[in-house]
Parts: sequence; C-alpha cells; structure tokens
Amino acid sequence: MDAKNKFTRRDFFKLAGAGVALSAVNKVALAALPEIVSVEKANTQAPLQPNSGRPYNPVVTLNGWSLPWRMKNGVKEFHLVAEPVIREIAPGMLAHLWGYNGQSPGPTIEVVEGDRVRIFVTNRLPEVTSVHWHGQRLPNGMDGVSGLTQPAIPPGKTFVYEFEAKRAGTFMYHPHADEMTQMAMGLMGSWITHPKNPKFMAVDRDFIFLLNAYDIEPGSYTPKVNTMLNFNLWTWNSRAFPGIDPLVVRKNDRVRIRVGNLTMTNHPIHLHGHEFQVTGTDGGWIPASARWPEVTTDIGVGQMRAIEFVANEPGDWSLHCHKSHHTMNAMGHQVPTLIGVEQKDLVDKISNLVPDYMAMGQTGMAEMNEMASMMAMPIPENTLPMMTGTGQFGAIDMGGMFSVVKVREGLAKGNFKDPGAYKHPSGTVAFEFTGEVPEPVRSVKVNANAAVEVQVRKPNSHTGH
Ligand SMILES: [Cu+2]
Repeated sequence: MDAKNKFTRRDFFKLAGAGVALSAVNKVALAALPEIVSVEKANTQAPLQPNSGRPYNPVVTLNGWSLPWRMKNGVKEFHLVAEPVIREIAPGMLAHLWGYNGQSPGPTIEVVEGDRVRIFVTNRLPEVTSVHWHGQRLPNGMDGVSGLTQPAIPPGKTFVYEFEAKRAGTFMYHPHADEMTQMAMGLMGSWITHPKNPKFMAVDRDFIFLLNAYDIEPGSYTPKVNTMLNFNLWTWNSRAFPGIDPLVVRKNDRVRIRVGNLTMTNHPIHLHGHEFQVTGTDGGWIPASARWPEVTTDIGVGQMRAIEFVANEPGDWSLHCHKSHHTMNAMGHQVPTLIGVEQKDLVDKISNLVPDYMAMGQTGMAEMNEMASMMAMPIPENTLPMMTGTGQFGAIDMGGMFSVVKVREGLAKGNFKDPGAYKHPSGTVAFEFTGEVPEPVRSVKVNANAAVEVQVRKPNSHTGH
C-alpha cells in the first residue's frame, strides 16, 4: 500500500481539446474547472486527510482512493472524468474498462453533512452518459437520470451537478444512461457523506468497496456488455483475489466495512472469527435497538450495507462472498464435474491423438488449481487461474470476492500496511492425528446387498400432468 497518493496531473488543454490556442486561455478559464486528478495504480491508497472544510475521519477505499477537491466560495468542487481506463483485475490480468479519473471504479467522494457540493462531470466516453447519485436527497434535476431529469451528457462535454449533501451515510454513484453497457464496463464509484459531528458513529478503521462483476472471455480484455447472469469475474472494486488487498486492523479496533452492490445478483458477505452488526444501509443509520448479530449479511442488488465489529481476535480472518462460485475466477466456469471419474483409459485414448492431454479434476478442483498455478497447465493469455492465492500453509484455492481481515496487536493508528502472515501461538493450529482411526459405529446395520430403489425422472417429462 502506498503511503503517499500518487497522482498524475493532466493539464487543462487536453480537456479543452487540441484546437484551443494558448492565447485563448486566460486565468478565469483556467480557474473555471477544478484540476483533473487521476490515479493509475490499483492498490489501496492511504486515506485522504481533509485539508480544507469541516473535519472528518476519512475512509480507506479498498484497492482505490478518494478524490481531492478544491474549496471555491464555500463550495466543495470535484471534477470527475468518465473515460476508458485500464484496470489490473489481479496481477497477470488487465481489463479494458470504463471508469472515472483513470480507474474503475472511480474515486470515492468524501464530503461532510451539510456541505454544498459541485461536481463537474466531463464525458470522454464514445457515447452519452450521466451520473446518478444513488441514495442522495437532492433537487430532482440533479438526480442524473438521462432523458427524465436532464439531457444526457454528450461525448466531449462537461456537465455540472450541484446540491447540498443533506444526509450523512454511504452512497454510490453510477451512470443512468445506457446503464447496462456502462455498468458492465465498470463505470461506478462510492460516495461518503460524513456526519457533521465527527464523534457520531465514530470507528477506528473505516473501509469501503463496491461489489462488481465482469464477463471477460479467457484470453480477451474487454467485458461483454450484454451479459445478464453469466458473469465470470466477481470483483471488489474491480479486483479479484489474490489482487484484493487485505483489510489491516489493530486488535480491539472498532471496524466498519461499507459494501455496496452494483452487480446483477446478491452477495452474502461472510466474516470469519467475529460477529458483526449491520449499522447502516444506503437509506441511513440503523438505531442500536434495531440491530442484531450476524456473521453473514446478504447484500442485494443496488444495496449498501455498513457492518461493524470490534476486532478482538488476532489472526488472518477470511472475508468473502458465501456463494462459492463467486470466490473463483474465469477459468472455473463451465467446467464439467469430474470428481470420481476414472479418466485413465480415456486419457490413454486421447493421448494418442493429443500428446499433451492431461486429466483434470478427478479428486476435486484443487488439483487442477495446483497444476495451473505451477504453470504445468498453460492458461490463455490475460486470464486468472480459477482458484488461487497462497498462504503460509499452501494453496488458498480462492479467487474473486475474497480477502483477509488481518487483526494484529499494537499497530500504529494510520498503519494499513500488510503485516504478512499471522504467527499462530503454539498449539493453536489444526494438526494431523496420527493414531488409529476406528470403524464407525452404525445405529442401523447397512445391508450392502439390499436393492436400492432409484427413481429417475427426466426433465421436461411433465406431459400428462
Ligand atoms: Cu457473491
């Protein structure tokens, strides 16, 4: 994780177009728009400490960053640029996406309850767009629904949105123009409105990420934009494990994790080793009397959930989507189950035709993963192995929506650096039993020779009902 934000600053002329002569640009024009700040890296940036406006406790955007602003006559001004970007989904795979200010998702926007906010949105996409500020109280004409509340923003044009951030909470932003294409391409971002009183709902570490999904054919770079269900890359902030950074927390910290869902399906997000409470949604904070303990919370499409817990158990605790096909990468999809299939005879026959043919998945998929990770099995260019990641004890066999909450003692306040693998106290790791394993005692004696009745009904055999 970079200690310091690394920004590339593009000049105003690129935005204005090559046709603008130097003499035509005066100081007033230069000052009319806030500088465009753009980030090229996909790793988690240090929280953006506010240097103007009201104080707040900044969030950490997982594998992302927060957009700097400028104050102009008491208004917080941001500049978002919708544009094609290249996103590293995980080491070894790049995706050609659409995003904001150099990355997908776009930067997190952080403001304070009561702030007057002005957002300039420049469209550098090849088609019209708009920005909808999901969950916000605002004038109807600022809601960003192209055609309904505003004309769509044509390519090359800049529109201005302005409203007061009335309600503290967690929000998202995304286009409301050719939505299916633009969301499938990764155009989205997070928005936090911090409470006016920094002590209200204060936590020690506050993380945010969006759930998103892509359908990128192995060997290609650009998502398919007409996919409705069969996505093959399940990502957090457009990153798949092992490309997702760990969430590093200090023992006994109160931790908040805010998760928004902009995919087309629900994601039951599960935390190991701790119970949490859902303390907020995109509709607001949940009163303490209305919360209950959970270890998994389902996050529906278009929903945001803020979960909170006290990280009082040191260790490397998994945080993942509980749909197991969402913790695997592209290569795992549409592979037939071969568990228990004796492939030797088949392999001998195929090997006569294809000398390099290798049998896969006879005892499960972990063996296939091992072969892929050892590079014994060639995988297509620009494709992630389906289950991957290595821990201190071997292969983790996970991909997609998976990360690790690393709880450690004595970390410094702003230290989010990966502390490495957890050092387990001796005698606290599961170990192999080496004694005799007795035969199972069965309450009912099983007669192996008795006939087992099997009824088979083919699908689509409902005629006659
Ligand atoms: Cu999921």
